[in-house]
Amino acid sequence: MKCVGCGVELQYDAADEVGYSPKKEALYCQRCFRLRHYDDPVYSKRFGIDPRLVLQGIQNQEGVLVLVMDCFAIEESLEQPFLQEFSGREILLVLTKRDILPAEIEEEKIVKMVVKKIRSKKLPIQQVFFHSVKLNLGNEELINYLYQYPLGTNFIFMGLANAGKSSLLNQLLEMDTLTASCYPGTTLSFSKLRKDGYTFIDTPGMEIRASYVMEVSESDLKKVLPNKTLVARNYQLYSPQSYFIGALFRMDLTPTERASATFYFHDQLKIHRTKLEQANDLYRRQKGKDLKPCLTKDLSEERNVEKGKDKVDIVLPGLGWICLSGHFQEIKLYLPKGIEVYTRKAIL
Ligand SMILES: Nc1nc2c(ncn2[C@@H]2O[C@H](COP(=O)(O)OP(=O)(O)OP(=O)(O)O)[C@@H](O)[C@H]2O)c(=O)[nH]1
Ligand SMILES: [Mg+2]
Repeated sequence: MKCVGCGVELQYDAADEVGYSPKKEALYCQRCFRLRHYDDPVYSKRFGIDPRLVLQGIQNQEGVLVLVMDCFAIEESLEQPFLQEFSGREILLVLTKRDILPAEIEEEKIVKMVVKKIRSKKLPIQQVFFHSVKLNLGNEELINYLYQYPLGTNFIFMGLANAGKSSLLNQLLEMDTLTASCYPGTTLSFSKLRKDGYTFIDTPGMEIRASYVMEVSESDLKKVLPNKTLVARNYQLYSPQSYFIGALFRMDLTPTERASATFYFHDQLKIHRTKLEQANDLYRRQKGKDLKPCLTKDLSEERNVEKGKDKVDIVLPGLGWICLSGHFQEIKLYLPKGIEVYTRKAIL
């Protein structure tokens, strides 16, 4: 018997191991039960799922692959090596969590950006959909498209951890059976769901390489992962300044003339601004105090960013992005080891 929330095989003996349930008649494992009722992740599985087994499981399934991608995390999603495994197979792309991106962002711009990157990876994407569970957006369009396939088709929903696969399936199939949570690694195994003559398969998320999602402690995740529409916080710069996002990231900006930095992050995530010459001292004194959340790692990696006259976004995977406008003599980033940042043409 499998847990209907996360797909793992239920067991009734080992309370500390996955799949445990104290009750033989239970439909959910204890972890899913606690996640669903108390938002208690019990134990972390963000590094606990073997990506090779997941990939093998997906490869072994016949059917249409539905690649589920958080539209707020396109850069890092497209850099994940697992995508190469699917070159040649028919893929539908669903960009989830549309509500997190400001409404004024042109979807066409995002689609263009995604398609360009996907083409360079030789992934044959058939169609791109936007979806939002919160806005109840994109459901009908997606289901109508899927129902054009012959009866009996399998749809395999796959993607990075936390991309929103289980939430999407719950909404698409008008149910609340699958467990969804902000803790990456919620779905532990494959779940097959049947509706209207089709089979929909939920899969465990792939580990997200080089993202804050995998580094921020489970107890801080809620405070940093955006869960509603991002609101811009804009700063004008006339002189060299340092910006901290909690103790997760530092950026030193030396403008040559008037410039601006606009931050798109969770509204609870504090941005500290200081004079450049005071930044080292601030970090030393306030890390974990005023500057929080912080990681166990320091901001030991430095990176310089070159910028021309066009606006650019500096994307911090899992957290958000900063749009820089104006001319700068120097843009310097300080990151924890293992985190990758991306720059792109500004999307707003
Ligand atoms: N704002 C917003 N949040 C969403 C949306 N869809 C999913 N989420 C949130 O994203 C987080 C991850 O959702 P899941 O459905 O568990 O994601 P998953 O891809 O199944 O994750 P794993 O099972 O860990 O691979 C949860 O906190 C959801 O509430 C959406 O449309 N909008
Ligand atoms: Mg899931």
